[in-house]
Amino acid sequence: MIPEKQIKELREYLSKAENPLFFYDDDPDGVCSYLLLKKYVDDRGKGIIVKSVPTLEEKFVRKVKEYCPDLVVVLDMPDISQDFIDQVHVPIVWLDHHGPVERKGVHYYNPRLTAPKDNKPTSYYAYKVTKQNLWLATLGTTADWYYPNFAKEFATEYPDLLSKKVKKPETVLYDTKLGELVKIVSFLLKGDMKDVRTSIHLLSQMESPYEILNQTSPKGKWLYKRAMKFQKEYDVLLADALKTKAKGKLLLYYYPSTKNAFTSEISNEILYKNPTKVTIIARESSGYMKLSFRSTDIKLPKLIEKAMDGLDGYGGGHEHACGGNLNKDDFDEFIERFRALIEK
Ligand SMILES: [Mn+2]
Repeated sequence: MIPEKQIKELREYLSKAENPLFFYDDDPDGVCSYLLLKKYVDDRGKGIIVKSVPTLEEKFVRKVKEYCPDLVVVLDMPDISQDFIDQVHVPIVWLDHHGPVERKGVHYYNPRLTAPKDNKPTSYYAYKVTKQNLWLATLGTTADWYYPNFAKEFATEYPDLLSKKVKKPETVLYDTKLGELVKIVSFLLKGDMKDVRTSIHLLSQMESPYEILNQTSPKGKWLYKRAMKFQKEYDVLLADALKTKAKGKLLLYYYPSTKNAFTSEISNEILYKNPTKVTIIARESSGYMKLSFRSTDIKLPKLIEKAMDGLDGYGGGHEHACGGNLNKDDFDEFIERFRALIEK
């Protein structure tokens, strides 16, 4: 829980900022947090999506110097390097929900500082700050596998997108129109960076979820069409992955590097359809295997670490959702070890 006093403080930083610069994680939770706050400050400032790294590193200082903001806002990023903080001479406010780290010189808003088990996503707290655009808050929060208390209100306002009977995040994601919208947003963050930036800019101009889902404006239509290109590619891969039979507890699916990166989305959906299995989705990329692990009960990080011992790779993350990267030559050895560990 982030105390109300801190929420208020964060709100004041935003209200006073004339030219805020936002850095945010490249998943729907990160993007929705950004959209909520950007709309809250009446579109002032600028946003930079941080692609596929967990730390806001020193190299991003260049962006701050280029843009000369009066406030830096960091959203849904697990870490900020101390070097970045030390070289930025305007206030930094950091809203995140990952396991807290120790940093000096930053205004850190993280529910897990006081409640280590609080797993509410960043967009949940961004909504506590803004109290507007309920649809973006519900979208970002459920995308991070959390069913927020305000989803009920969303279901009243948009009954065709979410039924009040649906309460589990996985059911929201795979059996509702809101879930379709979550997928659309995650697809819009893939592919060419120029198109990703255009997509986020257009998302910031959307007044309602129907503008995209029902294509009721030219901008909404553009977003929908762009997402559908990825959806088609995804559906082919998913159908193929669903044909894969598990051996014992492990369901392993592998696809070549020519395709877009969908390992995280596919592993989530495969797990939803095979909740008793541990799934690994692997994608080859320049000699390495990008891995995505999911499980319902088995705790993954320690097992992955053990199976990686002495191999050219690494892996980790949350208890039931991890990522990793591993030299292709070590892949078979790793799988053999990992399989033995989960069958224990
Ligand atoms: Mn998040």
